[in-house]
Amino acid sequence: MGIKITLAAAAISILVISGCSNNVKPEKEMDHSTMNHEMEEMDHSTMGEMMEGHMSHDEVVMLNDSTGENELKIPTMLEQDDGEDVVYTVRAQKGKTEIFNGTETETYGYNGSFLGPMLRFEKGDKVKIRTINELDEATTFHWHGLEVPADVDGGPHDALEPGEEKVIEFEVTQEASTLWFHPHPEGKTSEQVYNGLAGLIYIEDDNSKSLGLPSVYGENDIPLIFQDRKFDDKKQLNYSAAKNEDGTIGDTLLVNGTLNPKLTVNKEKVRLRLLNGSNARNFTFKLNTGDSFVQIATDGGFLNEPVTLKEVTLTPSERAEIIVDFSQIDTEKDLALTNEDGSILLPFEVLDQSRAISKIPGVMNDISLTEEEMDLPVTKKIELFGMMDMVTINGKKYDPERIDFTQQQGVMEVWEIYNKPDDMGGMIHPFHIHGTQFKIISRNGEAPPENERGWKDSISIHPDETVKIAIQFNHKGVYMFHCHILEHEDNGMMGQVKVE
Ligand SMILES: [Cu+2]
Repeated sequence: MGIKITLAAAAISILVISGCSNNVKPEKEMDHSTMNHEMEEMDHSTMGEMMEGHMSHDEVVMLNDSTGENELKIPTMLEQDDGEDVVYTVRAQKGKTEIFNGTETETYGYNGSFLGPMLRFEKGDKVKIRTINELDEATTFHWHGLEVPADVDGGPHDALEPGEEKVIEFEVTQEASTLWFHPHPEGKTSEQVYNGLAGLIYIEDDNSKSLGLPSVYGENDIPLIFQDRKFDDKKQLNYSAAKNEDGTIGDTLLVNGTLNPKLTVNKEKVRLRLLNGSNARNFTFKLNTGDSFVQIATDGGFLNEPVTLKEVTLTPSERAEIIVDFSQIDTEKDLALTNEDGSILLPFEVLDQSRAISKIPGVMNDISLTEEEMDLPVTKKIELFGMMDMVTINGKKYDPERIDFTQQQGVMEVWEIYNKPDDMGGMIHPFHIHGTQFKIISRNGEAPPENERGWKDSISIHPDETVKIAIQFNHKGVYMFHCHILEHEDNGMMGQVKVE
């Protein structure tokens, strides 16, 4: 039985590796016929190593360096519709976007041809959003990280057919944070996000406004949506050609939809709100000079104290807010945000103007794990397993008719999530739960790193790692939990918890 599974997996992987061979850096490239021959000759362990390299995304194609020739685009802040209520209109639509000079690329966007506007909410707002589907296919509007009742969460049960619209209402009850929105239709999420459907949500509250952090939108408070894409010969996105069942990866980076971006800043503290909006690529952000920065927020709010770091890793859908102090860095050198392999993601141009109004307070929040929470028994166990289109949670694929777990509204529970390796080593799965924010209790029995001691809605889980989280839902309904490698999600690595 075990052998059969391994062989089937290996056969599929071979197809993918040969399909991806033009993606791999030249020194690793192999001629097809040689490779097929070598595959037959190869003993199992060698093949295993090769698969592991691909599957663990250790050897994914490097991103092309940003040349910095285009100033970073900043998403527009969405204006409220006229009237007394807080009402917004968000349309999913098709369009053409000039990503490359002189070429139109067919794209999707919200209220525009590509990506979406930023929605800014205040804690306590009663929000109404008129969602409209102007695409030729069904879609949903999912508010990633928002603590809202399940019937407005925009999971796969809430599809709007082409031409349909729906007004949703909710109250913003959670603290200041950087969230986002994207489609979540069953089996089509990866393609729709890939084509450009993604936008940002900022929540502000009394605390965020009193901390004195950099907060001039687009000037020293910068949203950064990182997405890798693979363009075809005609500079089109062509998802079906680029698609990889194990997570679609590209060689071209777009930040806020900008190709070859550069960010111009003053000599001051600048807050970067990082979102990994990729289908599958992981990023480890660092400064090319080796300088440190501070992380101030996780997915769902501020850390208690700023954490000084030289790098921060985000798997798909995770966010981190960091502050880079450009008044303290040697700006004579070329400065850039890079990935862990050194590829240049975002060059900075530092102007001479210095400002000194913002500060980083020593205490920003009051979130902690209580003794009581740490002592709670594990009441739900989740096992992530597989790769390609053979991904499962607790041995099962998503079934819209099946409720996997139930939980009482307002009751804290401990979930234990385990990433079971396969014969080929396995890969990181970014695990996301809808409708709430949770706290990490432990990773493999150890306290989480300091920069993960904040509210989270998505968490990276490494092969053979066990993570415990404390989680409570404040609203009722059926919520999704799933891998946020979008192709894994579409391939059924998803389950449902019903909150009663
Ligand atoms: Cu996964």
